[in-house]
This record gives sequence, structure tokens and C-alpha cells, in this order.
Amino acid sequence: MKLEHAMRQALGEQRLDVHYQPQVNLLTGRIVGAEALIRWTDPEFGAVSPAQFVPLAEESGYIVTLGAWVMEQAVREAAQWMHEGMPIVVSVNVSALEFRQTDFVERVTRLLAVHQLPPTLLELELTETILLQDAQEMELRLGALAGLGVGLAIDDFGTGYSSLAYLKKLPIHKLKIDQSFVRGLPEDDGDRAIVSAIISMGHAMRIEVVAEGVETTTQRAVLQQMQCEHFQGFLCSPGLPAAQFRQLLGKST
Ligand code: G
Ligand code: G
Ligand code: MN
Ligand code: NA
Repeated sequence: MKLEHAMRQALGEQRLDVHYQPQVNLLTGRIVGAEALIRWTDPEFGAVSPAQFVPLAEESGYIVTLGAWVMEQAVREAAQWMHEGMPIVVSVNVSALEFRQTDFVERVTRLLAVHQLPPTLLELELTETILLQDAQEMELRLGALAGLGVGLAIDDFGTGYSSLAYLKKLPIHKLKIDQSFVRGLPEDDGDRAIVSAIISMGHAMRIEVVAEGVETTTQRAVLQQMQCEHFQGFLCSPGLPAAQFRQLLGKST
């Protein structure tokens, strides 16, 4: 396939980039973390959305190579922030196929050691689908990562198929409320109920909650009222190139 081929070339020819979107504490307004988001600008195709090429890479298995590259950039960047006196958590999206690689935990461990990043400054964003296959083996793996101190977040929470039972038995640190639920705030009764329920459940289980896709001050105010801890969204900033993100971080801390 043409796009697939271009994607493989893009990595080799350094046309891929990682952007960083701030995660902000709702009370203090401070940046407490950043989500690493892959970006690709192709000479022929222009800016290709990850929503388009990540699924393609997942199908072909190339996501394993791509994901490893993103994680290395992110870990190196977070180590740099730390050395500059701005220790914040970097969050990396991990596809199910990457997580299923038998050497996944070993690779993460090695990467943290190489860049001397404390494991607590790395967070992995997993989707609920990871828990659907090989649940026992995946549980072991999550336990090993949490044992290291790596944070575990469930991305797009509420949109998957899984039950809630796994929250009770797995070492999950954070729930990311999917932006589809945030979009309807404050008007939509259903969205308000869902968001409020996720926040309450998170608190009761000592799991941090991040609201995604926050675009308006009204949404932020509603989330604050619901005692949500963190938000991410265009209201603060979209994903930024590393240098620009660093500037924003410098102003925030
Ligand atoms: O950045 P944007 O909102 O356009 O991302 C679209 C989708 O691509 C989101 O679901 C996001 O999680 C995913 N995505 C972005 N970067 C990465 C990445 O490095 N790895 C994986 N697996 N998914 C990513
Ligand atoms: O699936 P995941 O949550 O990783 O996807 C993150 C995606 O959401 C990124 O592609 C990012 O660009 C996008 N995004 C981040 N903040 C906002 C926002 O406030 N509004 C909208 N519409 N998209 C956002
Ligand atoms: Mn994500
Ligand atoms: Na999400």
C-alpha cells in the first residue's frame, strides 16, 4: 500500500515527529504532564493524521517499530525536562500489539535505565482492548510495570467493551475520560452524568482522573466543580513540538 510504504520511509527519513500536549492540574493551572503524540508531515500526502496511519500501522505490525521510536523520543525528552529542573510525567500511547510483545517490559526497563528517567515519570496509556486477550499474562505484565513505578492510564475510558471489574484488580493509576463525553458539557445530561460518575468512581478507588478534549472555560469550570484533578485540551494547548512545549513548561513551573 502506498501510504504504508510512505510511512515506513518517513521514519527512516526523519519526517516523523513527536508533539507534546500538556496535562494541567485543574486547581493550580500548572502543567503536571504531557502526552506524546506522533505527527507525520509527508511531502506528497501533507499532514497525515495519526487517526489514519496508526490503525494502518497496527494492521501491518509496523506499530511495534513506530511505538518504540515514539517511546524513546518521549523518555529522552522527559529526562531532559527533569535535568532542567522541571520533572513532569510523560504519557505514551501504547497499542495492544506493542504491549503484547513478550519483551515489552524488558524494553521499557532498559529505556528508562539508558536515559536515567525515574520510572514514576513515565506513564503508559493503554486501551481497554489490551485486557481482552490473554488477560492473565497481561495482568502479570501490568503488575511488573507498576512494580517498577511506571504509571498506568486507561485511555479513551468509557468507550471500550471491558467491564469495570478490572479496575478492582489491576494497578491502574489514571483514567482518561474520552473527549466524546467532555464535548457535551455542560448541556448534555447524559455526558454530565457519565463524566461525574467516572470522577466519583475514580476518587473512591484512588485512581486519578484526567478529562480530555477540554476546549472551553465552561467545561473547565464544570469539571472543577465535579472535582476532576486534571485536564487536557485545546483550552490549554494542542500538542506542540518539543521546543515549543519546553517553553510553555518553563513558564508554568
Ligand atoms: O494526535 P491525535 O489526536 O490526532 O491522535 C489521533 C489518535 O492517534 C489518538 O487515538 C491517539 O491516541 C493516537 N496516537 C497518537 N500518537 C500515538 C502514538 O505514538 N502511538 C499510538 N499507538 N497511538 C497514537
Ligand atoms: O485517543 P487519544 O486520547 O490519545 O487522542 C488524543 C487526540 O485528541 C490527539 O490527536 C489530540 O490532537 C486530540 N485533542 C487533544 N485535545 C483536543 C481538544 O481539546 N479538542 C479536540 N477536538 N481534539 C483534541
Ligand atoms: Mn492518548
Ligand atoms: Na483519549
